[in-house]
Amino acid sequence: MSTDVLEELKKAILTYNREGAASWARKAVQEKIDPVEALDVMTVAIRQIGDGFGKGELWLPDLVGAAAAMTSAMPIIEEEIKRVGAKRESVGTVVIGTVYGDIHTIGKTMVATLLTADGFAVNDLGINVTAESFVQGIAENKADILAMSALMTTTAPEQRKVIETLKKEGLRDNVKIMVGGGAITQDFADSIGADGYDPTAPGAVKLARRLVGK
Ligand code: B12
Repeated sequence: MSTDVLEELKKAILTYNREGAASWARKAVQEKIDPVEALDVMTVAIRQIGDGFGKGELWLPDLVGAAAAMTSAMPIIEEEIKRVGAKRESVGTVVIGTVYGDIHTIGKTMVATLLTADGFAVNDLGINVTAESFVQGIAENKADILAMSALMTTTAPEQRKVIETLKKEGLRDNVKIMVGGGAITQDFADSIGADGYDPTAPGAVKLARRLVGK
């Protein structure tokens, strides 16, 4: 039964069906299906669309349609993740955002949701975040961790820029930095001097815990 619901949720994203995606997400919650598993299934679907786009088999309206279906289902699943993980222990403070020039929000929001569910206080600066705004966000929130997402090869270098800006301001050593997003690799993370990288949202949570020594 749970596989049927998740299969339908996936199908709704692959057919750009906003109402269907939201309604199958609600069904998944009603049937107490693991919400992280639901996120995984949605991720597989949206990546399938991205691969088609990358190969020139699909077009921008396909990306937009699938993203709209996914973003209509996500708040329902996110609410459930936060409800299930509603233990407040405040493990640390995270400032998170997608870098300047990049408006991809889905993966960053997944990471923010799972971190919140795990007990981190998360300040989500959103998308298209400039280096200056990251620096300001870190200072204002006394962040333990900066988490940056970048989905495009053209915007990945922004992560380096943020780290260089923090160094210039003398703030680099006050914060642990983790990076991720589809365009990032471990080698790239090492080359810009980040403290950690992970390719998945659940992995990002484990990494964050490691970075704050919890
Ligand atoms: C949906 C989508 C869009 C939507 C975004 C909607 C939204 N609200 O986010 C829209 C239609 C707006 C869009 C626009 C564009 N897109 Co787009 N998009 C995608 C697509 C299909 C899926 C992205 C996504 O949500 N993935 C699912 C999430 C869950 O994955 P994720 O973000 O990688 O996150 C996971 C991990 O990386 C990790 N993670 C994420 N962040 C972080 C942070 C930390 C700290 C850590 C540890 C981990 C971590 O956790 C997540 C969960 O596992 C990708 C293809 C793909 N394979 O990703 C293309 C893709 C990213 N887009 C691409 C392109 C080219 C564009 C456009 C330039 C298209 C155009 N011609 O206009 C514009 C750019 C707009 C801009 N300035 O940003 C290219 C980028 C190519 C490249 N190498 O640079 C891709 C790869 C498609 C392709 N195959 O060509 N896009």
